[in-house]
Amino acid sequence: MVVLSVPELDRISLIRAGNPAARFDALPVVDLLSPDAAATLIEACEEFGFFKITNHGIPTDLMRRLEAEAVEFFSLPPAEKEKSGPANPFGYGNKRIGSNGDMGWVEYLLFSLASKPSSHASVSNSFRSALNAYLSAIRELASRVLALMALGLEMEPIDAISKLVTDEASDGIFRLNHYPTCPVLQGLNCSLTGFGEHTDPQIISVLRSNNCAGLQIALKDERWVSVPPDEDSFFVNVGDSLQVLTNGRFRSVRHRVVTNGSESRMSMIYFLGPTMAEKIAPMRQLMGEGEQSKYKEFTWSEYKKAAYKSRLADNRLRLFEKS
Ligand code: GA4
Repeated sequence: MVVLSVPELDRISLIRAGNPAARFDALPVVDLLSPDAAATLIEACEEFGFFKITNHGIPTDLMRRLEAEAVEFFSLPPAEKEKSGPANPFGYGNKRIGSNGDMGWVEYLLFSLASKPSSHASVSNSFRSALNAYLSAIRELASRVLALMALGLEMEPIDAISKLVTDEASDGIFRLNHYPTCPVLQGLNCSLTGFGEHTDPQIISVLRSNNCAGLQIALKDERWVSVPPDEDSFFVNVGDSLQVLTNGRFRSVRHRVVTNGSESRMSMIYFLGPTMAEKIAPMRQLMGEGEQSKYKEFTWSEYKKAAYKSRLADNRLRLFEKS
């Protein structure tokens, strides 16, 4: 790793090119119209904690409309964008991620969905309307995916998992990330950390990006592989909470975004969490005879509080594992 003495790149690690992550050829694809969808999904959650969704039925226009609004927002002059900031924890943020010193080559908008939808950052009416249309479509998609998960796990009722994230008071977060081009990087044969490695604290995260590459996930053997972008599909991450709900059967996936600075990447991610008071513990229906929980008891509120005190790359679940 090298650190350049360019002030704006200070404290953002550069990864030397020459050792690029291999392409993730084994990427599991859950085709929602296929009879194998549930089985593919379960295998993917166990092996990678990550999969792509196709044949989801969400019109491309809906994603494009929100992307266009985001492009417009991020092309405003910095002073205008700063009016929607700082992101502590919601609103516009630039390079600083969280409040514990993490930095990345990224600017973003973070919205809390727990209270009134999209009331936190000041965005235009057309932005808000594109956002709300997108969010309802993703909520529905997440419910279908989580019902498929319950089916694959042979759980009853079928909404046993999805109901955790569909309550009115469920703690959802929405994030729009813009990874700008980086002219000073060009010709340097380096890549830049857009968003440092981490796992998501929630149950699942549903991501859609433009066709610019950058997302990488860590495999079980800790090798990084890069996920081929696909603007027409969605990608799902298993989060820490789902790892606990399945008593470690599913894997919360470590991931990061690396940018080469020559193309700009735009992603939109819906983080689906439970209500604040929800107990995060292995689900009864999934526990075998005499099986013990691998985790101490905690609520989502307790986990979230601990997560927000941590650094991005920390293993947050470790604090809650039984020794
Ligand atoms: C990672 C997943 C989501 O992007 C997020 C992030 C949050 C933030 O950007 O404010 C955190 C990070 C995320 C986990 C640890 C803490 C909190 C930054 C950070 C260093 C919105 C979330 O819920 O947790």
